Amino acid sequence: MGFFSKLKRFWGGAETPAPEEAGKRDAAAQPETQVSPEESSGDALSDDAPHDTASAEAEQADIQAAAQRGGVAEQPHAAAAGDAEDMPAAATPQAAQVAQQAADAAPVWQTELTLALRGAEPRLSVWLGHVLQGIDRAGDELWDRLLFFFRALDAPADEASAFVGNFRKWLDDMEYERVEDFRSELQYRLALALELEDEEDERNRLFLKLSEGLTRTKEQITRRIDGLLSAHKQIDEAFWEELEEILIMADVGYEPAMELVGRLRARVRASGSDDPALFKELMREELEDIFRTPRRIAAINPPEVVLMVGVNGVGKTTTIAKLAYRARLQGKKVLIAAGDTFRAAAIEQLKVWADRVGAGFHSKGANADPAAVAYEAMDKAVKEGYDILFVDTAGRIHTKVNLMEELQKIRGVLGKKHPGAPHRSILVIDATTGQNALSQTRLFDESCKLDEIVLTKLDGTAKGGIVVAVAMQFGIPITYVGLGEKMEDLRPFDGRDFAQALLGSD
Ligand SMILES: Nc1nc2c(ncn2[C@@H]2O[C@H](COP(=O)(O)OP(=O)(O)O)[C@@H](O)[C@H]2O)c(=O)[nH]1
Ligand SMILES: [Mg+2]
Repeated sequence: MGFFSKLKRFWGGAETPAPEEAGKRDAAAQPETQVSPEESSGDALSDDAPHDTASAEAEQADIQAAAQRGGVAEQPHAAAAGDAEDMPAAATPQAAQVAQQAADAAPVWQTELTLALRGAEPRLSVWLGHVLQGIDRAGDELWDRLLFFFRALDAPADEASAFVGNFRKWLDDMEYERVEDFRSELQYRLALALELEDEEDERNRLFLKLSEGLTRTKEQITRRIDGLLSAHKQIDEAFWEELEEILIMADVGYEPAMELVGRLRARVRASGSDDPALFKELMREELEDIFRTPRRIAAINPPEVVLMVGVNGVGKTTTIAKLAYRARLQGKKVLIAAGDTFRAAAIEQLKVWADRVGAGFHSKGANADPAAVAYEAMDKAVKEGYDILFVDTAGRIHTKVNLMEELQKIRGVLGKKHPGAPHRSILVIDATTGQNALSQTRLFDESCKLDEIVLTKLDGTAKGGIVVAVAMQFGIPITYVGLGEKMEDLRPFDGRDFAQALLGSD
């Protein structure tokens, strides 16, 4: 049975989607490939093995045979149009049986799922566990259950189908099929889409991801600090010297390491105990303090303008895509401006991202004046009612002076067109570059007054200590960390989680 005939039955007769809407939705779900009937009738997302083609053909033959017999199993794309009430009564016993099975199949799982959800602890992860019960891959069954879940939460039907359409498109882009590969992303999207404030749940999940992403850093810091603690019976001079060394090795840097040790000494003194067993907790508290930044005015005059700066290759373009994607999930209308005009390929890369996340895009081609791109994009954002504009920039330029002048020019035109813009100047730093990150931060902060820092590639470094160094030296809030190349691998930075992930819990 096709997706839309199930969908139709699911919503009930009155809410049957119009055929063209059904078509649109499917188009949204499969934007780049022309979907053939047999694909959408079966496991379109999972049939790559040769034998599956044969089964898809067999299934298609079944559908056609059934259609000839009594029109019960329609072509999936036309399913919504082939309303059961319009059909003559099943012409043959087989067709009647098929129709009966079709009518019976849904209520059973729906009833089971309803009961399971009603009896479940009201937490997103628990609910999702029930929705995914017995499902191990993407496919019609999963979409049906997700749509049902939306309805069970009283979410509007169009939001539900948009959600499923977008999620299917994302799975296609990422080439994911197995639930274990996308469950975390699914839960994350559901939390945003359904505004489920499942705080604890969400926090745990973010923490897990952060903790996984920091594996290499943790090997360097956690393991060595644990070694230090077990090697010393009391906190003495030798202990502090070794700690300094560990911090420097982990890329906290010399000066910040000295300062951190100084602060830790004061904390230990204040605690009145030199028992190493208590040390980790004190260090965790100190790190949390370091990561705490003063509250700032978050209100902006829309459209919000985000300027992304940083040297070449740190992950600016990828981070724009990740942030744009988050904004899209929150229902915002997003515009991306291709201010890195050095290479046509860079513009193309950004365009692909914009299309994937469903954002508007403005570019002027290679070698155009980046300030002109910014100006035009700002104009477009205001005129066309965008909620947020992301301006990508080039990090490579002949001299630092040129780069800084160019960024200032971009800031100037944005602010002239839209007072207050850019509202957020975000510096992207590659955590694997170690101490270099500090000089980059200084340079960019001097010329374009940074509001935020995003640290990328924390998944690829054993020296995550740079995060501590940046936080200590500049007091600029670190808002997100990149933990991989995928869209969902950007996480809001939470100092408490970070400190805990770094030091491990006892
Ligand atoms: N492992 C990892 N790779 C990343 C991350 N962020 C970006 N990258 C990769 O870094 C490379 C450069 O990214 P790009 O966004 O083009 O950098 P830009 O020159 O600053 O725009 C690409 O291969 C990205 O996939 C991250 O958080 N983790
Ligand atoms: Mg780029």
